[in-house]
Amino acid sequence: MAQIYPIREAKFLVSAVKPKQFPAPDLPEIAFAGRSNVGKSTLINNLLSRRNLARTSRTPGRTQTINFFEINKEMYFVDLPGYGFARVPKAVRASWRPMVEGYLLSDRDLRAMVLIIDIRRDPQDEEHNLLAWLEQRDVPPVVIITKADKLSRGKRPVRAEVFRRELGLISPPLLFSALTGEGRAEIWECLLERSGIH
Ligand SMILES: Nc1nc2c(ncn2[C@@H]2O[C@H](COP(=O)(O)OP(=O)(O)O)[C@@H](O)[C@H]2O)c(=O)[nH]1
Ligand SMILES: [Mg+2]
Repeated sequence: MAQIYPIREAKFLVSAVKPKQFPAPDLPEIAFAGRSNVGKSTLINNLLSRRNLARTSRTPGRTQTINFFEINKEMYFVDLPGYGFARVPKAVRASWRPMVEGYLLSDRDLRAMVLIIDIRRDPQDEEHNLLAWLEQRDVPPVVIITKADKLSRGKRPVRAEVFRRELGLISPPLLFSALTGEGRAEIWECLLERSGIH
């Protein structure tokens, strides 16, 4: 099994709504994006071995903020607002794009964008659009299929291949389950490689 990156310190820095509030871009960073309720906060907490650092919530999409976490004084994790929620006000929904655009256009040391997809859902316009946009801006995507525990072991790689093909990825996305911890080591390995940290 791959060696797991030791988390000596993981701290929440700031909830930002505009670039002026972002921390100085003095560390490599990894951003996390995904449909609301996909399991983004759960994945971040799991990677950081913290129970509730990135809050997990049952009422998704109410807060549209960009949350920065500093890990081991070596890198930032950036929790982008979730998209695609059905039950929040239109104004909140409409703020997603300019916010994330503002983030991607700001001058960050962004090493990878993690795009999280539920294993049971097919990729939608939002995922295709985000990937196209990342390609334009030369930001490498790391696609993670989460809630892998919702499908049988045998069906998981089949689904991963469907995602690979539909999203036009070179290699199959990584599978993750917060229930079993499956995929955690591989994800860390990938993120460390992308961020240039060893
Ligand atoms: N079965 C299963 N449930 C998960 C997993 N990850 C997240 N969840 C559940 O999905 C719901 C949404 O998770 P959350 O992290 O708040 O999603 P977010 O809105 O993307 O931040 C919560 O009820 C989580 O417990 C997983 O790997 N497996
Ligand atoms: Mg969340």
